[in-house]
Amino acid sequence: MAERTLVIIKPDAVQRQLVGKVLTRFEEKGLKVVAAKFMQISQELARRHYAVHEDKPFFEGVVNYMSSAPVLVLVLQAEGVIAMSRKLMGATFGNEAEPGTIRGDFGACRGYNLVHGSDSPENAAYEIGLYFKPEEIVDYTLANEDWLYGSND
Ligand code: IDP
Ligand code: MG
Repeated sequence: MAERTLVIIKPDAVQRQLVGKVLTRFEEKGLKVVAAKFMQISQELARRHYAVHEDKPFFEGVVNYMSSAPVLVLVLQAEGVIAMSRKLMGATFGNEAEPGTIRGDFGACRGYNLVHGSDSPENAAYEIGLYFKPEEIVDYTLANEDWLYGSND
């Protein structure tokens, strides 16, 4: 099975009605959506998600941010999806991210940054397990998969 990652379209993107535009970036790249859930994350779940940052000064801030309003949680699947989706997202803060990236094009501050993406296979497996049961992830073939993921050698 191809690699999977957890992507969250964060509260600011939902409130700014940018869900479609953000999701389009991933879709146009050719990354396959295999699970989706629109939900409001509890403080407890946000704490578990960001547990690796427990000791950082921004921990309480990111927990409050992520639980403040609804989000769209996605699982994307493709070979190399973790690195590709991180590149599409851009650097952590919109005020530093390159134009052409999601954060660089839609963000201008350090508080809110529109989107989350797992940063390693281990973290992806942990994060996917926080939001989805195995049976909520749908493995299927896109009609144009040969053209999307083809090779000519
Ligand atoms: P990443 O999302 O680019 O992987 P991380 O360093 O893993 O960035 O931080 C997780 C999240 O915590 C960020 O996406 C951001 O929402 C928040 N965050 C990180 N550093 C800061 C900070 O210095 N101030 C405010 N929020 C921060
Ligand atoms: Mg991170």
